[in-house]
Amino acid sequence: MNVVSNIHPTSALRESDAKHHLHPFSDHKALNAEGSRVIVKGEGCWIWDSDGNRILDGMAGLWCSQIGHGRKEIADVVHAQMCELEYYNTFFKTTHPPVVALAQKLSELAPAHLNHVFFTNSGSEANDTVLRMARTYWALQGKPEKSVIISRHNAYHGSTLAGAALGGMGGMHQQAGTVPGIHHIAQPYWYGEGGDMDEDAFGLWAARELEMAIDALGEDKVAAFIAEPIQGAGGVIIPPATYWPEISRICRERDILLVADEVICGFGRLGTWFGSDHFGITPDLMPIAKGLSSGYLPIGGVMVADRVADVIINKAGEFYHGFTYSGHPACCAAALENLRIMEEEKLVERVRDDIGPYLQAKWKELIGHPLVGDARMVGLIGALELSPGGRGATFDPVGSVGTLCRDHSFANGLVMRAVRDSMIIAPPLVLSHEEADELVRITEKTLDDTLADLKKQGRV
Ligand code: PXG
Repeated sequence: MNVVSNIHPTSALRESDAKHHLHPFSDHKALNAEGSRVIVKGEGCWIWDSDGNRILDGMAGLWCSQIGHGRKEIADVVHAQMCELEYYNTFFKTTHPPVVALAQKLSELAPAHLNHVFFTNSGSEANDTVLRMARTYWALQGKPEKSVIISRHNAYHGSTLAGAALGGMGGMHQQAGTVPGIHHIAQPYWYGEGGDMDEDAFGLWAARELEMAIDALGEDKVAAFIAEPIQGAGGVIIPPATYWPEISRICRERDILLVADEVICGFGRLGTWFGSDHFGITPDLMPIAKGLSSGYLPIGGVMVADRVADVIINKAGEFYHGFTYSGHPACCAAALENLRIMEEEKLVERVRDDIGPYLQAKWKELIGHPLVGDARMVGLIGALELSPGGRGATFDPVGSVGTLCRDHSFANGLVMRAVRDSMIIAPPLVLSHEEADELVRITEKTLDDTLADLKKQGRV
């Protein structure tokens, strides 16, 4: 066994990391000046760093560890699968038992009209697949010009070229270019952008931005609308109740494919198997990843509705798309075992009926803290908006207080993610009541520590 662990001192690991490792989404100069945090172990909702600190993983890795860290069941299943068939491809008229079983299982769990899945290695590749499949779908029906995909500002759909282009992160577009034929509309972010409108009216307004875009571009030019049921990386933006029904109406009436990006919302995060179940969305395409395997091995995919699958299967001839590792046997085995554990431990029901409501109630009480302008949560995905004076008031520069608060949170033993000046949590679905109490206790202390700093700096 050669498990790479903390046999080396932290300083040596940091030094070597800085010398050779380029990190995702990182300012390397700043990172290397400070040194990376070295994580060496995970168990349940906890991780350990190389200095021996035990930290509550309030972000489930990166929104993915539904069943928690260190589950030996998954390691055992993957080991057994690797001993039997470590890899074979699914191209050229070939399949294998784990991929067959996983495709069937996902068809059973997904909304009734989604009965096929195309496997990828990640959420980004799933969204590349969405773009290629949506355009192919319309082209096969004699409408090749129906090719524009409408997305939203501040959406996150991944970091491949198509994923980044579909996403609405301006910085990503500016840095490395984008893909033609993608159009962005407003996001349903009432707290930050709703102005004087009430929430329901704002939800309708934001949804009708889609209708206006379709009118402007021409219905015969628009292939699909893509959106996360709740925006994750954009800051846990929970749309007003009026939003999704109106979006659904527009897509139906205008014959636009509806794509629900379930990479974060899928697999129990909202207390339902999929975010689409929570919001009553009927998607035509549904990208998935993350919680599908709880991050034990990389796997993603696109769930495909019958009406799209029918065209791809019966009209496409060959669909020129696929990855060497589409439906990798070991990854499929890990995903199947993850789903088995989720069902056996009733994690989705637990989030809906037990730990979800329990944590939500405590989380929403944080609105009473002087730094908190909003406290929201659905299932086990939540945000606190930090503000110097309630809704409408922002810190200058935006983002500086979020980062400060995140650093306090880590130092206090809790991983939270900062998006602008909001603090985000999405803990494992196995979170216990005691761990939920601990999460809220550390959050309160973290808010107090942040407020004390701001007072010292004369910023509040
Ligand atoms: N769609 C959504 C909704 C996502 O959240 C992807 C697609 C891309 O998945 P992959 O597996 O290619 O990363 C994601 C990923 C963050 C953060 O900082 C969020 C994601 C990835 C990395 C960082 O919150 N989400």
